[in-house]
Amino acid sequence: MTTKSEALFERAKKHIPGGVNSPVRAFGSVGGTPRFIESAKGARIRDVDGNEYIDYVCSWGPAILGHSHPEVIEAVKKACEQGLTYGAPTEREVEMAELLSKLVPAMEVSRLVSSGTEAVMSALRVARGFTGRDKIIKFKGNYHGHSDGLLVKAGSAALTTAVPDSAGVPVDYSKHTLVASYNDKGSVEALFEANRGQIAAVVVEPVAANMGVVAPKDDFLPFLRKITKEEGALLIFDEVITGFRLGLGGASEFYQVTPDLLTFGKIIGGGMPVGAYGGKREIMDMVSPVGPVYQAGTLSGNPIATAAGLTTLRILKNDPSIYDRLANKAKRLEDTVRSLKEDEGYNITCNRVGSLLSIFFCEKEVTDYDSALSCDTKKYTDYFWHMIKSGIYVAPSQFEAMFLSDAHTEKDVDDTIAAIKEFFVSKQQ
Ligand code: KE4
Repeated sequence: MTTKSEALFERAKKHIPGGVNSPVRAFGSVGGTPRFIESAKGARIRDVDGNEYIDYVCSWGPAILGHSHPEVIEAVKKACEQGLTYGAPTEREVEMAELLSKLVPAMEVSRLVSSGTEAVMSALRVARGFTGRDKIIKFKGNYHGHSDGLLVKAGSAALTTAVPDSAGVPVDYSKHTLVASYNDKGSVEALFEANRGQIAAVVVEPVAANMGVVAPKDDFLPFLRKITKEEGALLIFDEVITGFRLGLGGASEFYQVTPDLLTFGKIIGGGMPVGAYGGKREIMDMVSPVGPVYQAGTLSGNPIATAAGLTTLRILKNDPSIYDRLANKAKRLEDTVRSLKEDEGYNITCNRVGSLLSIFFCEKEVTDYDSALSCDTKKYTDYFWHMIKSGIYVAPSQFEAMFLSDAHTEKDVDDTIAAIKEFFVSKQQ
């Protein structure tokens, strides 16, 4: 029963574009009524009609500890009693910058902002200011937030909306954005060849998670590190999803490749609006008020957001075994899909890096944007609604990731596996 969600959706559409404050939430790719959520606890979310779901969206990544972790809630409540925002520096921002630098050594100097979009937009401005160059390289299917110059062959919901390259972005803005193919070294070499001395940075999702999860081929990230060094361009790892998801050191530690700048979001806010960008001091000294690159934000480093973020990062730091627990649960899901493919011959595959995974409705392996786009999104839609009916909430789009939390129990995974099998075996997909 979804009476209240349906009524709220109709009301919402009167005053909010599409009835949602972020496009992917509108269920545009799978149709039907988005579930309006009333509360969330642990691995579960509860909608306004009282339906409960095991949650594999986890707010698109932040809820790695599970929803409403008691220590995070306590820290937020305590911070609220001291005031919500000051527009002045606080000790927690210093602690945040120190902790980020300790856990991610490449983040020698960092600045907090309020979203992943802001983090990536700012990092690119710093790269352009530092190199004095205008062009950047991004990858088809990678999504880095909605700043104008990056909405070019974006991933995530931009893959399913009507206009893959957003309307409203002047051609002049996107002409400095060069688009390469993920995992395709030749496409990067060709762009550097044709734009020698003009490219400020390469920005990449070190594990792509906005065309579904696509891992970098073994030599891809080391190649990007090498060619950017040779060409005098900066390498920017957009770790908004991978940061503190793949491990405490994120993708730069996981793959042992050190970028010049990194961006974070999601987990570092513990559920509150926080983004961060940073890197080597010599580069970050370009940022105002030290240097000539301007960037600012009323609620940057907000005391409530840093309370949630710091508490989350400290819990992760004090119990790094969480990452093995997360990966083991994710591997059980991957193994299920692999056996359905290899033993039963279903047209599905699964990409997993750590606890980040995607089930693709695709016969061949998904290694880049074009193979991701070849997936059967109608089949994915049928799967999505089967899972919702089974009390399991997965992403309402083939081109997103599944996120696990430390609150997902082995039984939750058992129930999820049963629902996946039921979709295939009983329905003879
Ligand atoms: P935000 O501005 O949404 O905090 O972060 C933008 C961003 C930047 N970089 C990467 C790699 C990202 O995945 C994102 C945002 N991710 C999407 C999910 N694919 C957020 C969900 C949404 O847009 O509602």
